[in-house]
Amino acid sequence: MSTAVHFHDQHVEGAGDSFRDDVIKGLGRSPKALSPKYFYDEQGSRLFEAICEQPEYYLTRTEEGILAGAAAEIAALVGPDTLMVELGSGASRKVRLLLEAMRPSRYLGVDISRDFLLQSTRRLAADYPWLEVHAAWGDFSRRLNLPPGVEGRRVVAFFPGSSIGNFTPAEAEAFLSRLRRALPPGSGVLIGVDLVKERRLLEAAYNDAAGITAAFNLNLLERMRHELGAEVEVDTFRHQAFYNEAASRIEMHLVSDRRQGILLDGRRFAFEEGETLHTENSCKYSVEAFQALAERAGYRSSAVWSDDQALFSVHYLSG
Ligand code: AVI
Repeated sequence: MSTAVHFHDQHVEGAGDSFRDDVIKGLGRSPKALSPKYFYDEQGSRLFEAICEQPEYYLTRTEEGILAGAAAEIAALVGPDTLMVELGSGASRKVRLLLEAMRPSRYLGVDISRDFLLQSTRRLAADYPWLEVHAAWGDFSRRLNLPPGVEGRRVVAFFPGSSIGNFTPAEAEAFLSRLRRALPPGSGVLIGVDLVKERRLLEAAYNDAAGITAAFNLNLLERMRHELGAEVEVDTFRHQAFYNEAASRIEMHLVSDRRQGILLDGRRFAFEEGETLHTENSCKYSVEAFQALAERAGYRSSAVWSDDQALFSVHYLSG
């Protein structure tokens, strides 16, 4: 097998599907809000990788421990010769914990950050010469197109990191149903889900002492300046992350420290002092609540793994 990556451009810039349109919509809304998918330009993807290394951000290392410990069991459940599709593949790091045990015949990384996707999948192809590596650049939260030639193959969708938590529960359910319909019958989903836990641990994870999560959040404003030509004083906003217990989610916001406006395309979006732009939800589930959600989407959670402190869970969903 060659170490070249098969690249599929599935990026669609169209009505209602661009950073500019969504920023204009999101700033015009009350309360102001923007999808967290816009965090991931190249700098944002890099900052996210740095978040994963922070001591307070238990999610990554805990999930990696679970995957490493359960790799043989996962491989036995999933079976060989599958197409492994990683949604939001980022650095394609966690999949390395599974590849030797699972031996899929193809890997497809899908990510919204083009250059990051290409670099990561090229490294993967070089490190696993027996694996046929594909990369699809696109927004899988909107549409999921599998590359040609997968008909009749069993697919395992790998969705690690608790990225499912960045959807609301209703969106997560709709997303999983769409995923189920998009994949061939008999396909499964291996999905990481962060668990509900005490506020102190959750809030620390999203307010790391090194300020990396703050930089990640504020990078959205930098993106608006560089990519859209927005006039915004980044240092007049601050990062905020707190646990909304009633909704079982961490919320991230950018708080304006004064009355001001963001100027974009000849429009002024006014902020009061203390007003926020809501940039992310990160929903937390109990194992049972996530199993119930998966069932509503037409899946059965046929195996669940967790760590001994019950911080994080990995589910295998069968369609
Ligand atoms: C990608 N996603 C699951 C991360 C999370 O924990 O919600 C993104 C993140 N936001 C702040 N820190 C990390």
